Amino acid sequence: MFAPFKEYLEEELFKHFDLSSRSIPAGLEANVSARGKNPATIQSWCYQAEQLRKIRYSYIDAGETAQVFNSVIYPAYHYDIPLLGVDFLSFGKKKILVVMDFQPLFRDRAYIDRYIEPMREIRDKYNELAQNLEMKFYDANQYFSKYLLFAKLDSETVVNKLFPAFQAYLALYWKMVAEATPLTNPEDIQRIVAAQKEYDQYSADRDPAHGLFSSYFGSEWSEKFLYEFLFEDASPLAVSTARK
Ligand code: BLA
Repeated sequence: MFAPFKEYLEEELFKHFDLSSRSIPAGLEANVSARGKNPATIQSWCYQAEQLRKIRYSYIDAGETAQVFNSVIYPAYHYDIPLLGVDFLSFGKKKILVVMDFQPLFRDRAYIDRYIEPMREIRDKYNELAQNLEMKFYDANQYFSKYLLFAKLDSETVVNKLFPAFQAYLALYWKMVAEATPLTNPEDIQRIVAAQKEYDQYSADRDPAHGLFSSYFGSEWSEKFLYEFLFEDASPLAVSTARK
């Protein structure tokens, strides 16, 4: 379902950046579910470039039951630009949920004008991909922008609308990275380090995928995957209080 998106992202990354591999903790690069009647596989990739300190994406393939493409791009600490977040999920072809955003680290006016307003034109072009759905797990006002794509779709719209929207958002993101002014003041850079770490903590604590991962790969592996790979700068100590 989302394989063309993964392939496109990969091609674009190699075209725009001088990538090197970033290590994934042993045992977390891939897994195969031993449970249930529908075998599920998960595979992850991780890279870095001078401008992007962590580029990760994962693909879950459980056949008809579930297909998930998830990715986060973290800019280098000397750029204050948003993170690129992608979460495309398809459950049994009927339920397709897609989310894509430039995830803002700050919410002041100047920041929004500089990094979020440029998305508006694309977002307006793909209105049916922005359905103002309510968020149950996350807070729409934290790390999400007002121009996020967030929609429940059918598979036809994935091909006809989501793919061109995905291409347009990526092109804009690469442009933003290319035009970003590097921060030089250590205090400004420390502020980005802290904000990206908070993003990981927030995301790990709220991640709605924990149940899905646990059902396929067990809770021990899932916890490791969440805190040692997906959101590695989050502290798992927060987990017992945050989750139930
Ligand atoms: C929702 N994301 C979800 C759900 C799952 C995942 C299972 C709930 C779907 C439902 O409503 O039934 C799955 N999340 C994953 C997977 C991974 C993951 C498989 O992190 C990792 C491999 N989520 C992100 C990113 C964004 C994001 C980067 O990981 C930003 C674009 C958004 N996911 C997002 C949002 C929802 C969601 C906004 C809806 C949650 C809500 O209602 O609050």
